[in-house]
Amino acid sequence: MGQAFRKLFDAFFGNSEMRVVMLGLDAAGKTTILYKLHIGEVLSTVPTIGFNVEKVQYKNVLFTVWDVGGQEKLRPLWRHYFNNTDGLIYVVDSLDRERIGKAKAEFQVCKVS
Ligand SMILES: Nc1nc2c(ncn2[C@@H]2O[C@H](COP(=O)(O)OP(=O)(O)OP(=O)(O)O)[C@@H](O)[C@H]2O)c(=O)[nH]1
Ligand SMILES: [Mg+2]
Repeated sequence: MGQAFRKLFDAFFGNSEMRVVMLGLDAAGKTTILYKLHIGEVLSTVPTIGFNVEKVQYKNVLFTVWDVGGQEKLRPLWRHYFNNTDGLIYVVDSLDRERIGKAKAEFQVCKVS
């Protein structure tokens, strides 16, 4: 009886997995956020060429977080990460006032393409 209840409980509340893609302009802070979430520390980073991917457990959800390079030449590749994705985190550096408009424009481009 206990085991049957456990199975039922898991079916409703058990571990689930989600794939999340993190995008944003270069130097927005994506890789910093990824490793803060993953190991709880702020590491020194280098610009991402390609992507970093890490698993992050939060409560009963295992997130697979894809952190994709944000340099101009890499942005056309963003849309290739959308397949089978459950969520998108778009990182904006709020102090980078000059590029706020650019951040918005790149988000809109990747959304429609
Ligand atoms: N002051 C401050 N610096 C930050 C913060 N987040 C990131 N940085 C710094 O900003 C720089 C770029 O951060 P990254 O996390 O590498 O940026 P990114 O978005 O991954 O950049 P790309 O890989 O080129 O797309 C690094 O020197 C970080 O230390 C923050 O919240 N505050
Ligand atoms: Mg990066």
